[in-house]
Amino acid sequence: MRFSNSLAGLALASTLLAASAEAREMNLAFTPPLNSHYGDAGKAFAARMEELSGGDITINLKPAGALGGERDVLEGLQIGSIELTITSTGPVGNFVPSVYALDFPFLFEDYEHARSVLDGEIGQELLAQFESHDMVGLAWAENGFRHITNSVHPIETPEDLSGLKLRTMENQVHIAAFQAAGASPTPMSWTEVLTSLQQGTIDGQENPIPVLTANNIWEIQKYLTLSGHVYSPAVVVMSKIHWDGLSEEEQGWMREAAKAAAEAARATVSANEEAGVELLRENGMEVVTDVDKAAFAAAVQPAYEQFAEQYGAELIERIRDAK
Ligand code: EAX
Repeated sequence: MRFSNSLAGLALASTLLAASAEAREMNLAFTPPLNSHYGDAGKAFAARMEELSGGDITINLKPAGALGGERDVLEGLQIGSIELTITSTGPVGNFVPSVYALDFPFLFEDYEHARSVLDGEIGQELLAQFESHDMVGLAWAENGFRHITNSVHPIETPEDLSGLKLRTMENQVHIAAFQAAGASPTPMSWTEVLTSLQQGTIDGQENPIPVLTANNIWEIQKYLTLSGHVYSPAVVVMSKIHWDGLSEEEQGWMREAAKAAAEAARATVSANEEAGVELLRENGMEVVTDVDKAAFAAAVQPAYEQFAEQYGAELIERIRDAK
């Protein structure tokens, strides 16, 4: 009797050991709240991974900057302290320089143009470049076209930007663009923006509609200008250290789950863009809709002169031609 018990015990122990060796947890970090386009993307990633791995890999979502700003999180991926993120390309150019080509103002015509470029040759070429920077670019998700908010006065012309303390992402092209337009750009991580706006150390910021609504921006900003001055891609990225620890099959699961995340982000952005402007208006924001985009494009043009050569003039031309 004793012998068979110990054999059963041994079998159970080895099964549990095998199971625990299999069962893994990974963090997926992002800066918007859970109730946002990135949150929908994260949930889609986690659900798909649950399905594909049969529960062996659990994705823990870390929303609202829980693991730091986008730049911090990318550094975390490089050293392996964080496994996954969904991030805007804002700070990515500081790690993967060629990605800066995506961040130029008034480069993308509309969502269709942006999505087809990112899902096509150009987008795939750029994803492949993450690997030489200790990261793996899994898929292009979406942040959306960026618009300007501020608490001083309605911005109707580029001249209205003059002297405004405008937060930008930690992105050289965006800083140069708003400098050229006469604003005084202040780069900072999203995790500091709401407090800085509340304290008045900055007058405004710029972000896509889903980021504005997810953060109830109407509570601290009065004016919204639908400038659409930059298309802001988001990207699903994995730490290369953790990627290299996966089997080929598991790596395929990561790509599948990232695709599901990308689709979910785009679906939420498409659904919320218009409704989001209404929500901002209903909550008291004054919305400038009739924006002279040509005038804004001319005002930020010096950013091209300053950076296009360095960050891929040829790539920028290819993107323009892909309209
Ligand atoms: O990625 O930092 C920003 O303004 C980003 O748009 C935001 O964190 C979502």
